[in-house]
Amino acid sequence: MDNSAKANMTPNPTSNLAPNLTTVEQMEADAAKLKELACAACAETWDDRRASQQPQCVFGESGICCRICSMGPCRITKKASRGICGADAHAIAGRHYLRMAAAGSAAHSDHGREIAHVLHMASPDGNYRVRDEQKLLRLAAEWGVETEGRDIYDVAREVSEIGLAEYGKPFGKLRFLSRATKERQELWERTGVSPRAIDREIAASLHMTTMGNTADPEALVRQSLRVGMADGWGGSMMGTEFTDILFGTPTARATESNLGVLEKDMVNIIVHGHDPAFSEMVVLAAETKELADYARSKGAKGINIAGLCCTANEVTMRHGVRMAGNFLQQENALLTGAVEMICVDVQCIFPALAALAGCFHTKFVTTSPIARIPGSIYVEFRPETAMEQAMQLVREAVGNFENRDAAKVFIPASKQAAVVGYPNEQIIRELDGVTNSHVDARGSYAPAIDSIKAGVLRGAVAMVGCNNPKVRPDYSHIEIMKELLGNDVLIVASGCSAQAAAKAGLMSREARFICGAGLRRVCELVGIPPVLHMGACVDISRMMLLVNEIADDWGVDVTQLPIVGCAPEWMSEKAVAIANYVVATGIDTYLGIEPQVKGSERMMELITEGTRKITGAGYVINTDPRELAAAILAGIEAKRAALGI
Ligand code: SF4
Ligand code: MSK
Repeated sequence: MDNSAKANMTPNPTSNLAPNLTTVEQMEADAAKLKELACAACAETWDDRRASQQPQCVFGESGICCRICSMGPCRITKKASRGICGADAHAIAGRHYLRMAAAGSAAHSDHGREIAHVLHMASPDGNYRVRDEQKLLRLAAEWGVETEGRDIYDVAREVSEIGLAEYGKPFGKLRFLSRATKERQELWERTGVSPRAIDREIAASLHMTTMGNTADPEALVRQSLRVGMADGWGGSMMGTEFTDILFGTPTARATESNLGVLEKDMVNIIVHGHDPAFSEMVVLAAETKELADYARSKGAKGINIAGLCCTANEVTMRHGVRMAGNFLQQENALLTGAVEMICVDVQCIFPALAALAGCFHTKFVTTSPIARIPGSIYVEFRPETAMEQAMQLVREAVGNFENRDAAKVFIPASKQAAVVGYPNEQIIRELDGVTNSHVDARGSYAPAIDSIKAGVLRGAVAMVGCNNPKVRPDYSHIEIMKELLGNDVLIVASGCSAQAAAKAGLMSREARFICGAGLRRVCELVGIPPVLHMGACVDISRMMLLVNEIADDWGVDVTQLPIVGCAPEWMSEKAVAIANYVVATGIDTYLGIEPQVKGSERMMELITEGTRKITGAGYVINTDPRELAAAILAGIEAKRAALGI
């Protein structure tokens, strides 16, 4: 923020207003009521199954059970320090950790590949069109694709082919690496974490961890960083870029979040998963007059689409579709008894939804060969027939409205207003509104950097990741965020963390009233909420670009910035891939759930300290959210002190 901008700031006359936030206790009360109804409907939920899983296996929990070959399973105990082949605790825990990172990278990257295929078949009169031509042209220029005088769809095809080649090219490193600062690129090359083709890093990780290969934990951790990089600076970045090109780069828009977005008098359809190619079509189908009329003919006031997990993040950022909730809310949504259909694509889908849907009138529709679930209705989504299929499914959902049993319906009233849709382009646009100056073609982060230098903002935190029943759902996300906001730390959020923030009300502009004075002034001046919604899990790639661009504008290395990442409730293998590329990018990552390697002191040392010698960053692990928040603040202050600000 420049001085003239600061001079224009006036003290806020309503600074004592307390926003109407939703507490975790209120969310838990809603969940308890739904649970009561679940018992009445004979439905089982995740907490029942978690209880029946107790005690959980300490060998698995510590990462020292190996079943990689059929001589095993081998477990490391006091009297057995090695498996049958001689692998020790460090090798076994390290291999397991790398396999998690590789699986996570595969999931995100395959999602990115699917979107690349959809872009390849885009056409002016087909189901999928190019909605952000400028972004496509920028990427074409970056990749040396000729655009002059060419049809935009020819350009799209060539760009998507180059993108698809990134998965299996025999030589060279990933193209997107050149977007990082020069220092990062050199460091990645020097330390051997620059990824080659995406599929190659995933295959190499599986190869390294088969029986009789790598037993050196340091090499396993280094490859974890590399396969993570293939995700964050490869498959995920591709997913984000191509999704923006196809469906439009998100802009700030208003929405609502939590179960209260379900409507008693409307046909409720939930979209859940990650890949927006199908959910986009469902949203468009529900907007057609034909289906709206059909809904009214069935006695409903209309069709209400709501999202869960990252599919929700995708469609809310581009259409304002309201969000029913995050990962551990998926069963609660069905327990309302008010959902006519839940359509899922890939990732983070409980197989338990099939039995749960059967307790109500809800139709559970799976659409991807990647996520086949017994008990679901399987309608394989094909991009060529996507709109037709979406129309048919929405029609069936409407037809199912009359089967709803009013006696089983309970929709909690809780919902919060949120402003979502802050990709880098939107953040720059908002900041440009402050200075009205363009440093270069992409704009400048100077106002944000000046605010941090002046101490108006102490720093920024990327809040990401899932829910995990090992901790109170959403509690760590929300309590850590409140603590950071109160200490003038700006937050960018994605995935289920973003939804936790939205459910609590932290993505409303009113949430500035719980912020420290500096952050509140920035929010008022720029007109933003204090927690900026950057999208789905794959969109953490946006955050990587953001920190690299800020480091470039500031003229320091990424590791020096008072900017860190935090995943307080993570559970997925994708989170392991993410944590690895975030650390490889030079960003300290604070975890509230322990990675399953604690049976190996060497692995614990490597992921918390050892990576610092490779990338300049590492994990800080603390399962107490208050202590984790304090550690984040201390980490930010230490970085500020080192910069002399
Ligand atoms: Fe046991 Fe070694 Fe086989 Fe693992 S790879 S199951 S430690 S024999
Ligand atoms: S949906 S990966 S539970 S963030 Fe992306 Fe949420 Fe984690 Fe799935």
